[in-house]
Amino acid sequence: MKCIKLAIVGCGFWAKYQSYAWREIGEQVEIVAFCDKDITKAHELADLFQVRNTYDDLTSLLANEEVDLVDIISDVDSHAPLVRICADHKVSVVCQKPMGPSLDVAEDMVRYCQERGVAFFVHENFRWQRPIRQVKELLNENRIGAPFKASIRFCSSFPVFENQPSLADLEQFIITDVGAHILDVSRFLFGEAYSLYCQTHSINPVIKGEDVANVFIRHKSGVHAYCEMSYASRFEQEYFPETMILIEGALGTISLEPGYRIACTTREGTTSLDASPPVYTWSDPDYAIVHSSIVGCNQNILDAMLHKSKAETVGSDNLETVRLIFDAYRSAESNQVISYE
Ligand code: 89V
Repeated sequence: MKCIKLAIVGCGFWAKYQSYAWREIGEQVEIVAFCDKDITKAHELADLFQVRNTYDDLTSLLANEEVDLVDIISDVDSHAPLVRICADHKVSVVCQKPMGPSLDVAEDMVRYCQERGVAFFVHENFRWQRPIRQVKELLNENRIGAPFKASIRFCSSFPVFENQPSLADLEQFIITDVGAHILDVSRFLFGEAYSLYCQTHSINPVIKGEDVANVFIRHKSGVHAYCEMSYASRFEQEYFPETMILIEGALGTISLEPGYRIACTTREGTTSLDASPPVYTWSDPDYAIVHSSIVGCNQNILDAMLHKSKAETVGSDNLETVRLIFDAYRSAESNQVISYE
């Protein structure tokens, strides 16, 4: 079987886990180089993963190494220029969420890759969390009949800025960072949006952007989904980074509860299952559910590369999530419903 040669660009906090997750997949993929404009960071990861090649510039990396796929794990403003470099070199590329700093930039990234026939993926991993996939399976099995209403919650007071200080400087914070996941989960479960309304708060005075957002989506499928995100919510028990989901359907409810318990209630009663994610030795225990989902997301991208199949999180699909992100800001600023009729 062919082995995909991979280069990692951006060697900060997430790159380590992203690299472990690629390694977890085994022989289908080989990391051949690390790149960061701060070369000491590239050296650190290269030492950790025993990789020989390090660069401080993607263009020279691509000029010198044979690479099939570039994984961009850098800040959002660098995504578009780095994706363009990959596309110019006809090298497939995956970048972290959010895809770009605006819908226009994201649309341009997708177009640029399409015009050059280059595969472009977005690393959107929440939909690859085991419990969220199990919830989707229960919906597909029609256990609760047609869903009509849902809530998807990601609320905590986890000090996310300690590991990712740059998040504190974002003018648009929680919808770009967490909304990229939660709005994508809503699309994954219920399809495309018919309309959207959003309100935000900035509670934490030491960060620039908003840290609370409530987005109400009416999906074309008829489901009303309330997507709640907050880093200003102090509860008796801290559940970061678990996503809680409650879906009501004509025949019952599905709820994803703390500790990865999924309960399915119908007239016949409640059945429950344990949807705990796999635990990898390399994952940070504070992020275990998220880190485990990196593996599934990477595998899906790799399968697309190896078998010419379609990955779930290709750029053109993720554009619909990006649209919801920036329309949520538009809605909050204007206090208007955004409609996709
Ligand atoms: O995946 C992420 O975007 C992280 C998390 C939401 C887990 O903190 O920032």
